[in-house]
Amino acid sequence: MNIEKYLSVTPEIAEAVAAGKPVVALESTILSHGMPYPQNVEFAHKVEEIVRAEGAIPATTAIIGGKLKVGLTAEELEIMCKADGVGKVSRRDVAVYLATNQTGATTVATTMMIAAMAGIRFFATGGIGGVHRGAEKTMDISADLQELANTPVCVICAGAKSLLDLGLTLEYLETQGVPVLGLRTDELPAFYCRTSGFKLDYNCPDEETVAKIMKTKWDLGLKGGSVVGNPIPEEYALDHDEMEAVISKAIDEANEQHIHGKALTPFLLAHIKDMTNGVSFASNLQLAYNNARAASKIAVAYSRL
Ligand code: PSU
Ligand code: MN
Repeated sequence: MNIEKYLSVTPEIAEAVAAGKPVVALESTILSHGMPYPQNVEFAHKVEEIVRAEGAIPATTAIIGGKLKVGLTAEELEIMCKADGVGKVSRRDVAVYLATNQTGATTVATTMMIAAMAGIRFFATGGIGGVHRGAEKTMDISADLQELANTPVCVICAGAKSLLDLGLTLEYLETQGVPVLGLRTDELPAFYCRTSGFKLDYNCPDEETVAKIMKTKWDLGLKGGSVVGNPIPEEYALDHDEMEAVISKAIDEANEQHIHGKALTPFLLAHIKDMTNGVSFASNLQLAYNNARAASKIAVAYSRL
């Protein structure tokens, strides 16, 4: 292996990791393919500020100039947000993008990979990818789930959008041995909604409990990460039935236009945003901020264990 040749970690993050200080990874697909420009620029900076305010160091990842970047400058964040010629990079794309010098936004799967290479254990995002509705025919299962099974990073999210099949997503994670922890909730959150109807086995009363569970898992040498489901704050939650109607319309549209593969998730996200006149986007921002806050608290608690 020759990871150093490709990995480019900012000095601040490298020093923090070496000293066991709290660091929180952040992804760039949410910027390049999940949010419109220029609102994503404001989001990218604000989410980093929230991590710092909680006493942790933010580490946004991307593939730029043949390097796996951990920690982005304002110019690099701008490149990811403008998303001009910026691809969506999952595990299978990483070597291609590095070797051919393409600029790529990292998904949950790739951000986990890069975070692990840099020694970062906690990662905040909006929602994870999962098993798509109809996957029993299409076999469209996000590489995020396989990554959670294998790579030692704890992903703090608002669960997953109900554009996925949340029941099958939980089954897949169970088969793969991935703990799914609720943070102050009994149910898997459904992104815009605090509840999904799917019960979780573990309701962690606080961030420190999550940190202790992760420490125990990794002390035991159990491979892989975990999902922490952190519900959207009450005041920003959207109505479940309304969102369900919007989502099924977006899925119908995708089917009509034969959208599949890695284009599907960005297509659905953009359509949901348009169909709700941006109301869903405002919620999306708030739940992501909320996850950055929780992830930072967990990382701080972990650094004290
Ligand atoms: N879910 C969201 N917003 C997002 C994504 C998922 O609510 O922006 C992004 C993440 O980067 C995730 C990726 O890793 O989509 C999943 O893509 P796919 O379904 O093609 O694996
Ligand atoms: Mn897919």
